[in-house]
Amino acid sequence: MPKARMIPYAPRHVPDEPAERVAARFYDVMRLRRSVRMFSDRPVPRGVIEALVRTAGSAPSGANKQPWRFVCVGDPALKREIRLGAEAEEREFYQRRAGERWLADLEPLGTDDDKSFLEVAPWLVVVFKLVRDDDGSQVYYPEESVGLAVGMLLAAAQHAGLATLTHTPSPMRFLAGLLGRPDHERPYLLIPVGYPADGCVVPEAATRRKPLEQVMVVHP
Ligand code: IYR
Repeated sequence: MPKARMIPYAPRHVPDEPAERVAARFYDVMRLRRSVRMFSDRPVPRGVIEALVRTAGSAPSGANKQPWRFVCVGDPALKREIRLGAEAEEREFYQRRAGERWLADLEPLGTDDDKSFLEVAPWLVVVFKLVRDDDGSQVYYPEESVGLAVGMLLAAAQHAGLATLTHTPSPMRFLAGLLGRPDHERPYLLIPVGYPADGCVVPEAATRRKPLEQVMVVHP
């Protein structure tokens, strides 16, 4: 007999419309998500960011270890330091580290080493992956777990009408130093969160998606 204490699965989310319609409506929200690099400085209340992080933290994780930390930075001076650190890494990336092929792949996105949006967006959510739990115990599938949590954070932001960018200045070690994070936390992603700027534009190439037949295989 399993020793785990079991409880009823209640309350449950039961939509009041057929799943076809509800799923299609969610897709209609999510397909309008864009990776945004032009943010408005319009404030976003801290409570909204807390709700996004709670949503992310509701993700499944290996042995429910929740191997993540979401460091939310609204302080202008700290945002500036993060921008300067990211731009230093990115200059190195664009001038030296990225090979020709990588630069060619990025060309349609129009990215460069200017990361001024990191100062404009009201919040930077710096996501860390825990390679051990805070009590030193083992974690399982941390890469997958944090990826799942971040996906849910992006969906929650989109649902709330907020824009995000999954930014990976690489290497990201400077973030752990700037934010004073302990050794068992590894930088995973830097996510600016805010409203898109008036007149925000996005690269057309990034809006294209593979057709369903190419990404889905069905065994009827
Ligand atoms: N980190 C760099 C380069 C970059 C890399 C990938 I892969 C992208 O999808 C986009 C950008 C930057 O942020 O500019």
